Amino acid sequence: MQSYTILLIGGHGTGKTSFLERHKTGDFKKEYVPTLILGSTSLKFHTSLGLLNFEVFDCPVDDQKYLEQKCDAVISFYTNESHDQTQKLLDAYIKIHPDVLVVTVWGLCDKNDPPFDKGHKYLTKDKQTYQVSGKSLYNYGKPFQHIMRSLSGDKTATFVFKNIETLTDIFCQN
Ligand SMILES: Nc1nc2c(ncn2[C@@H]2O[C@H](COP(=O)(O)OP(=O)(O)O)[C@@H](O)[C@H]2O)c(=O)[nH]1
Ligand SMILES: [Mg+2]
Repeated sequence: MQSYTILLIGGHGTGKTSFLERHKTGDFKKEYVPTLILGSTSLKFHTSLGLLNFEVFDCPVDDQKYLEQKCDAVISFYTNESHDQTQKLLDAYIKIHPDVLVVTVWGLCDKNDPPFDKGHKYLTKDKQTYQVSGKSLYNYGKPFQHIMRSLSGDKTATFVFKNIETLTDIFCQN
């Protein structure tokens, strides 16, 4: 089975763990439990390319170990409250792994307070950006779809069936 490694990078409370949990279990948790240990979760999907595994690493903010974790792609989580911290973490990672694919997400977008600023200084044209919400499921599957298409080289690749663990049809919603 084809497998790609993905690192979730972002400041405190940018929605990394919730996003991953939502994909893994289908649940959304309201309480904030800070992530303390760098760990990985396996997400498997049926796709037009066959069964695909994403090994997703969730980063604790105050631990430098993520810098040693070589991954195929990074999903970089920003919010209105926490973007400088995210950029610092991302810059440090890119310095060591300059060729990694980076997808930018603006998390907690269901709050939309203040509204999303397309011209934000950390949003660059060379990086794909999505507003996402682990709560409302908005654009929920898009970062993974972008990574699948970029890394496989097949720009039409799609998730053709349900997430085999949660049995939710999340990829067809947006
Ligand atoms: N409204 C809203 N709250 C969210 C969303 N994602 C996460 N949260 C909340 O934000 C807090 C931090 O989320 P968490 O995923 O632990 O952030 P992390 O530190 O980046 O892992 C928790 O209280 C979550 O319930 C979202 O998409 N919308
Ligand atoms: Mg976390």
